[in-house]
Amino acid sequence: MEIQLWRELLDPYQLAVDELLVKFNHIITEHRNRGLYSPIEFVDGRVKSIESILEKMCRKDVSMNDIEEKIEDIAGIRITCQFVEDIDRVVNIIKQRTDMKVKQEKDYINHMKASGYRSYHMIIVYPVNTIEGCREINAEIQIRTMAMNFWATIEHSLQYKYKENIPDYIQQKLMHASEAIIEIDKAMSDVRDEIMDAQNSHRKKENLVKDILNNIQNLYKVASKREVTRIQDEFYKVYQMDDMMQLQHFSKQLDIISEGYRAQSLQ
Ligand code: 0O2
Repeated sequence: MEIQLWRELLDPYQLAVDELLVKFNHIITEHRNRGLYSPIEFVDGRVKSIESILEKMCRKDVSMNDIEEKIEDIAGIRITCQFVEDIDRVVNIIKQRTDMKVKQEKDYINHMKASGYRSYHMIIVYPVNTIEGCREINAEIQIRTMAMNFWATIEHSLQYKYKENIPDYIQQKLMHASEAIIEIDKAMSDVRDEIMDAQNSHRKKENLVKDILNNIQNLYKVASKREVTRIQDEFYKVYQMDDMMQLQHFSKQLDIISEGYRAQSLQ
């Protein structure tokens, strides 16, 4: 196939990856803006390279005409979670969405692959609007923990080196490592509540400080420099106390001051 035709074939998949990244990143933002724990830690995506598509076509005996139907991971999204429990939550979020349809699920977490690979896979059908109109295309979403991702990334690079023939002794080591990953994920799940509490308080403080700094910055436009410097010094003192209640109180007082200036400027 000519390079230009490959481009035309892959363009809608790039659009799908771009849109899906925006949507999944927005799920993270929405959770964090509301001070909620996000089951998605981070997300990335890619369009499969032409070389990788060709390799899969040979391996699976797929003809040029069947690429889009039979190679379902041309558009690929990878969602990484902190804890195993988060994976189910992400799966449910995806199933409830109205902008994508789940076509197939593969649970390599409860049914680990012979290689030791663990991950939850979903094939979705996703509509994209191109200059030729709306098209429904397949995309693969892989959902896994950070620990599973660590294992899969390393193992994937070995597959690249050894193709299908990873030596037995390395395969055994990888299997042991995969079992160790199960233990790590379990140990992390045991302290999940603690970790989530710590992360939530940290994010709440971060958001509050961001609001306060925004407020102070806006005051520069309406209040005297002396007044803003006084407020700023007060903020540094409160911040050093490392007391969330004091910080919240300061933020409320600052809101009242800002509101006062806003009302004045409208008169
Ligand atoms: P790439 O380079 O990541 O795109 P098959 O390739 O026949 O095993 P199938 O039927 O297309 O797989 O679907 P499956 O099993 O769900 O695998 C799709 C993708 O999952 C793979 O894409 C890998 O990304 C990942 N994967 C599956 N098995 C393994 C594994 O044992 N180790 C690692 N590291 N990743 C795995 P590609 O096209 O193989 O590769």
